[in-house]
Amino acid sequence: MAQLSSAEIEQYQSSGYVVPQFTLPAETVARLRSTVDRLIDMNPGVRPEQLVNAHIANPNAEGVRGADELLELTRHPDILDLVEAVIGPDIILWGCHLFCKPAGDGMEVPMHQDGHYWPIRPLATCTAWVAIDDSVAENGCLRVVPESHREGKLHQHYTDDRERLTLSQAVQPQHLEQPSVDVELKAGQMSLHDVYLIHGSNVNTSQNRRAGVAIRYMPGTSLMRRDLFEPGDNSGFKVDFSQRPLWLLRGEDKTGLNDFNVGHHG
Ligand SMILES: O=C(O)CCC(=O)C(=O)O
Repeated sequence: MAQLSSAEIEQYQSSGYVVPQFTLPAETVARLRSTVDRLIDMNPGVRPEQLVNAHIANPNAEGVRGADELLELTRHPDILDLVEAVIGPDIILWGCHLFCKPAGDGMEVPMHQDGHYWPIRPLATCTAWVAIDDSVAENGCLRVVPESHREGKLHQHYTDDRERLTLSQAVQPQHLEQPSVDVELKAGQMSLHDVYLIHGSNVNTSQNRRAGVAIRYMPGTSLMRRDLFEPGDNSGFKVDFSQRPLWLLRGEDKTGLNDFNVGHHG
C-alpha cells in the first residue's frame, strides 16, 4: 500500500507539489510504454503532447481515441491512496491527458495554472503526473513555481500565439518572478500538484522521448460545471466539458450534483 508521509503531505500543502516515495513496478511501466506507442499510432492527426482524455477508449468529444489501459491506471489503488492523502476520501476522476514529447521535437508547455482552463467549482484538483519515460531537464520535464498556489487565486492569463505550443494560455510574466524548479522523475515515479500551482515545461530537443500521463482528480465536494465553458479550442486544442465523463472512484459525490452518466457511451 502506498502512503504519503506527513512530511510529504506538508510539502504538498506548503509548496503546491510533491514527489512521493513511490514507483510503479517496472512491468507496469513497460506495458504503459507500449500503450503510449499504440495511442500515438491510433491518433495520427493529433500531436502526441495533446492526447487529451486518452483514458476514454471510444472516440471522445475531443476526437482522441484512447485506451482502457490508461483508465486502469487512473484507478490504480496506490495512486488513489496518495491522492486521498491530499484531497480526502471522496475522489472523482474527471480528466487524463497524455503529454508525450517526441525526441528532438517535443513542444513547450507555457507556464500556466490549470485552474484557468477548468470549470470546476469550488476549484480543486490534484493532478498525478505519472512518468512513463524518465523525465529530466534535457527532455523537458515538468517545471513548477513552488508556493505559487498559496494565495489560492487564479492570475490573469494571456493567449500565447507562438507556434508549436502544447497549450495556448500562459500566465502573465509578472507572476513568474519566483524561480521555477525542474521536477525530475524516473519512469514509474509521479508528482502530485495543486490546481493553483504555476507550472509548464520546456521543449524537448534531446534524443530521448518524454511521455507522462497527467491524471486529474477532484474531491467529491467539487462540481463539474458543464455550463460554464463553451466547447472550443481556447486551450490550443479542442475541449468539450459538456460531454466529459466522470468516474466516482472513492467515497461519495458530496455535492450530490455531479452527473456520472454524461459521456459514458458503450
Ligand atoms: O507534461 C507537461 O509538460 C505539462 C503538464 C501540465 O501542464 C499539466 O499536467 O497540467
